[in-house]
Amino acid sequence: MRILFLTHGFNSLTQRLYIELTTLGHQVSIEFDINDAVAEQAVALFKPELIIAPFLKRPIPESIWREHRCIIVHPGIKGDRGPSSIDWAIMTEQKSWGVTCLEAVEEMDAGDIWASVEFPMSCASKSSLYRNEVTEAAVEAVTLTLERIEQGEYQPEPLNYEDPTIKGQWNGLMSQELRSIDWRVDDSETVFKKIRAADSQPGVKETIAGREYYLYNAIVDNDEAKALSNQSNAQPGSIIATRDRAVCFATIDGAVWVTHLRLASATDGEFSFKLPATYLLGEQIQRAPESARVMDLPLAPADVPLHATWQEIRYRQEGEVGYLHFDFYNGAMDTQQCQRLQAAVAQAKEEKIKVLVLLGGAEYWSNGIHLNQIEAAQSPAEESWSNINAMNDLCLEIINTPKQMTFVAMQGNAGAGGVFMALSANKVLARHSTILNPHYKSMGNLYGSEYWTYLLPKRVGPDTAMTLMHNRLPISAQLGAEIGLIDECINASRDDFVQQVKIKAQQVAKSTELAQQIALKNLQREKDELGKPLAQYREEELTQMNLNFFGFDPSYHVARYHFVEKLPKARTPAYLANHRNITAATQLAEA
Ligand code: COA
Ligand code: THG
Repeated sequence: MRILFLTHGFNSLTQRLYIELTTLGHQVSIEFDINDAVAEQAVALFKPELIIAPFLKRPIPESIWREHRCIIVHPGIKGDRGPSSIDWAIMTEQKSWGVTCLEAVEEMDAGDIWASVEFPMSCASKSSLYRNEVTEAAVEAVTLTLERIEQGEYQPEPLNYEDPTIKGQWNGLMSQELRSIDWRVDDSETVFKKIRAADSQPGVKETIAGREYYLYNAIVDNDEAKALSNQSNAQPGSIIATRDRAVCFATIDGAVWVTHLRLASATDGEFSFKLPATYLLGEQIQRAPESARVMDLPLAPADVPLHATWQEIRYRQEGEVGYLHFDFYNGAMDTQQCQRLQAAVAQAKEEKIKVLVLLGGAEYWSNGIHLNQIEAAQSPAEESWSNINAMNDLCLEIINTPKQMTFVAMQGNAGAGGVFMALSANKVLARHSTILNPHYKSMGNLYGSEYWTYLLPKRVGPDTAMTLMHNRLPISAQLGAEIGLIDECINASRDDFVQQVKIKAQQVAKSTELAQQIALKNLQREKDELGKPLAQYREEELTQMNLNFFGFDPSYHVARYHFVEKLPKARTPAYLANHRNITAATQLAEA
């Protein structure tokens, strides 16, 4: 079918549906929802058989939905309507939730229902639910909808609130009043729930040292900070500790970490986007009246269970396998985080292990350099340079591992430099739902580094390497494995994935062929180095990056500013809007 995606942006759900539908053989073109006239033009150009709105905030105009069937992918159960569905589902502690495909009509989300798929709720943030459970259910619901439409006889179900099986209802935009934390009565789990329901947008508004901020990324502490909070009798809502630039709030029954903040009303010279908490608060942490004794907590010892407290980087060893977790918010890695991770890799390599497994975070593998942190720097060009060099140092640390086999296990999505950083390892595994964006160009024509000119062609060949880089399209882990970008795509739940990775790593560690495998990879590395030294790849890449950062063409700085500030899109890029591509449009006209 010829399907037009009308969407607010090419977010993870839209990317996943794009991948699934094109894999099924559908012809998909994308138009961002700029305004009604532009949408009407896209429809006229593409002449779609079906319009799908995977992520749309505005009404589809009547001129479009009267003439074409439009399917809204709504992140809610049957009958649920409104702009804050998942927020309400978390706040009202729903045990199960769902995704519903409904036809666009005048009244928002009230059209006939084509398919609805439910899932059990997990204790995760709104954006995590969206990227995982909602996305999986949406793939199922959209596929079912397409089957039903193609089959031709299915009658969609009109929304009827009289029907007792319809459990959903209209819920308006969730207000900050409803989200706000009452530190006198809210326990840790409630604080956690409120922040989860507003993460990644809009955040929960909170006053710290006289100024309003939005809070993001909460983690309940069951260990050190909780003990600290209990001992110190700190007033609930006061900051009692910091670690890895996160702040820890005392609650009535323990403590909750918050890693990121955003200023509610930034004035000139201040930043209005998310940044690490202590970075934004600076000295105000000490100035907050109740927080005279803010402790910078040391890193938790290796025997503390993984979920007892919070820190960004954790190393754990099981037998002769070392596991390195790094949970960087949104998968973005700034200079300092790259350096700390590199040090952790270097340290792990000194342990008595035979296999080192890099697990990234539970939500993201990595999205490369930290664009927010760069935007906030005094000199974004200089900070970009430091960040990419720190990324390269990290890659080099992984590539140069002569005594162990290295594994990367991607639990979540990866983009740009994050994908290539993964290729530094000997074996790259990914969970089936992982979306890979192995390209840089969409960030203002960035050339990219992370030794991609060495790592990518080596895996996929020069032609595919160029195609991936040029097309700027997301690919599935499955396709990634088929073209050799990664070694294996594992179809498993989140927990099963980690278990399967562990089994594989233990097998390799115990294998009688391990010594030979390590000798072989070292030999290959030596050969490659003789052919062309890594330092030369790096220098060539950085020459291009230097132009991106310090040259006359400001494209990268402009694109980064737009990305970080989340400015509304002015147009759909040509690589997504196939109907606006001249060759494609001609072919269409001739067909
Ligand atoms: N630096 C800072 N923040 C980043 C980031 C980066 N490199 N990559 C992603 N993020 C943030 C987004 O701003 C967004 O923040 P929000 O949830 O607080 O609004 C969040 O991560 C999720 O990003 P989103 O685009 O919604 O995720 P997605 O899964 O839908 O899309 C990508 C994934 C990779 C397409 C997209 O995040 C992207 O283009 N990232 C930029 C990659 C890049 O150019 N890196 C630098 C070059 S090395
Ligand atoms: N029919 C038509 N167009 C649609 C939908 C539809 N466009 C997408 C839409 N469904 C997705 N659902 C909603 C439901 C409610 C709201 C937005 C999208 C909503 N918005 C507030 C408003 O417009 O004032 C603002 C919300 C905000 O700021 O986020 O209530 O079924 N034709």
